[in-house]
Amino acid sequence: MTRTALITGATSGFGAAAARRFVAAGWRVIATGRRADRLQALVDELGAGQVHGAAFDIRDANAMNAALDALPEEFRGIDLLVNNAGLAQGTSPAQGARLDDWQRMIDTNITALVTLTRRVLPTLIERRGAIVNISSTAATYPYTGGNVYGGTKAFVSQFSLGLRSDLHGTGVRVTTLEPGMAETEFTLVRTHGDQSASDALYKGAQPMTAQDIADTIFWIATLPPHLNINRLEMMPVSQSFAGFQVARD
Ligand code: NDP
Ligand code: 8X3
Repeated sequence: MTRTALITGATSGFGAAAARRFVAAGWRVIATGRRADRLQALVDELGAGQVHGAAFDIRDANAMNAALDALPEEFRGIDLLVNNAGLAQGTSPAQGARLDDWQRMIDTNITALVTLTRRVLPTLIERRGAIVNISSTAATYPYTGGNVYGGTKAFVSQFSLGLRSDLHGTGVRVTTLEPGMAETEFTLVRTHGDQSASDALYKGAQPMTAQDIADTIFWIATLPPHLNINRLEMMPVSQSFAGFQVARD
């Protein structure tokens, strides 16, 4: 039986790579994002029978619900929800951060994610499906300028564990995937379009790739149905941990 994945944020980075990975294995994919041209390109590349593009701003609950209401019949049986759409905005310490950046991260990474999850849960329960929530190492390890971004990802990780608990006995699997540095459009978005800052961050670092993350999501989603990866943290070898900082008089 052909399975169906709903992958948010499929116009770029992890989500686009995941859409290709699942379609390559014969899944149907509902691909979402705001950039309709990129979704159309994905449909053109992978085929309209395999990919349904749904363009909407995930912060707009009415648009989200309308897009789900309008799914073609063959895409309605969602077996896997990949909550991937998300972003960081800004790198300033809290005392210099923009409040609208913080609000955008909360609206996208938290409010939209729980809204979509709540909507899709009945179908996932009916089909004994799975959820993969994309969190971050920033959920666990604080760094200067990570403030609200890290807070939103800590929410995603803890919400995922809570979902596991609530869904006990339903057969629905829930995983939080917590990647470290991976080269996508993430830093370009975070810096409000500063390509040189993005290039400088990844230069010489051998960051993870979107394909690395897509392969991991696919592995998680296709494990035997009696196995659940609760949380999985991954980094490039070039990245590790720094110590505490001490301010001195
Ligand atoms: P990208 O910027 O390449 O992709 C982000 C995706 O999210 C895009 O498809 C974008 O679509 C979508 N998105 C963002 N805001 C909205 C919105 N308001 N409505 C609809 N879609 C939206 O970044 P990544 O692929 O790296 O990021 C994917 C996830 O992985 C994010 O949750 C991020 O926090 C997380 N992550 C990234 C890491 C990294 O180092 N790259 C590490 C750990 C976690 P569009 O702009 O078309 O709307
Ligand atoms: C993205 C990883 O380290 O830029 O979630 O916060 S990091």
